[in-house]
Amino acid sequence: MTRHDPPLSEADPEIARLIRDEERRETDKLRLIPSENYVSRAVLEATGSVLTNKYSEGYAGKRYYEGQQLIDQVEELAISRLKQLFGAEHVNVQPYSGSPANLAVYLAFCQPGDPILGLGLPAGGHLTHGWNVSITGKYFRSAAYGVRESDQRIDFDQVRSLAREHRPKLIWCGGTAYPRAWDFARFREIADEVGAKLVADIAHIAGLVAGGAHPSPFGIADVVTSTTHKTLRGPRGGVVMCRAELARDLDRAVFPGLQGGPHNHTTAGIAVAAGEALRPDFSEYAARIVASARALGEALLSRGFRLVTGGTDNHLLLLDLTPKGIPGKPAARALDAAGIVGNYNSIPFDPRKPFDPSGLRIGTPALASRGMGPAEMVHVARWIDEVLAAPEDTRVRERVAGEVRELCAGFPPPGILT
Ligand code: DSN
Repeated sequence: MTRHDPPLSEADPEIARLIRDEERRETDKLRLIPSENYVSRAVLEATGSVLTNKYSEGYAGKRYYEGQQLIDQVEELAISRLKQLFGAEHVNVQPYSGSPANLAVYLAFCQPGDPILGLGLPAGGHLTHGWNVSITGKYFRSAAYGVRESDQRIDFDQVRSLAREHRPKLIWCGGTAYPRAWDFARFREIADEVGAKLVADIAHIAGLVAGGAHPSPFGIADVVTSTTHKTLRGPRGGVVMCRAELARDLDRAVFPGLQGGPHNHTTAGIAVAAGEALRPDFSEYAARIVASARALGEALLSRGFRLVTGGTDNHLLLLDLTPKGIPGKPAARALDAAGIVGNYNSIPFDPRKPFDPSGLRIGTPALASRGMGPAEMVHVARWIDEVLAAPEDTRVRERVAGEVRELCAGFPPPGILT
């Protein structure tokens, strides 16, 4: 008997067309959102596999469903590759993404109402580090450190004094819009002084850490959390890593504390991405992300742009557009129309509201994955400058969009076969 099981293009042409159009968009535009990337064809294949069909609550060798002969191997491969990549003692690959990974840390080590300390959202932190609109700011007594007004770098005097005042159970370091290297050892000193656990959220910089382009928190932080889809270049997922003695509490927090069955297709994609990150060319990619971000920053500075902290040590740049006389949101929209995709973002001490802030956040991971490097950043800076000098001018946008397409045609992205 033949079963009618048509390909997507026949079964659902509407969705198929939207996917094809997204492939075209990702091919023709310069994707500068620093938390985005391109996965390889191999990661896409693993993520779109039959592993999505299987339930497997529990952990390898201790599942609540039969039929885990192959799933256990997939999960164990993902774990062992990540251990090798980061030098981690214990790895849990089941969190659905970064926020659930962070929630698992709270569930493992805190009681509702406990004090915690994290970088405030307006200074570049993440919602789940205790910001007030997040469950982590509602269910825990959170305090937020920030950056110094003078140089927009982490204010360690404030971290120490808030830690002494609040005696947090957890101190979070890591963020989403902080363009400088994290000094994990200084956080460790403060955490030790007040008896807190130190948690490093390396979601943005995991690929840089893996590739040796950013200092590693392993051996310093008690727990390290991450997403798997940013600089690490895997599928959308999350991971929690820790010292061996914390493993049991963290595993129990992920399952059964927070989640049901893991997404096995994602786990397979994470395993493939971790395998890719273990190859020598991954370090070259990580170094090129940072070199490109620096080159882009220097080219923008020479064109009169203001960069928060004056530059970058990592993959991202936060532009304060105030001197250019345009807020972040219309700037991001004009740039998108010209084929350059970033996101509007608050800057530290922003006088404007989060939904209409002064800043623009851009980064280089996706460009580096296409093979671009510092030489191409000179053009990117020029185009950003030209578009923002005349954000309403459709002729400028169209010309730049054409030039962007031309550059992009020479750097086909991984994973897209068009
Ligand atoms: N949404 C992510 C980012 O763009 O940085 C943070 O979770």
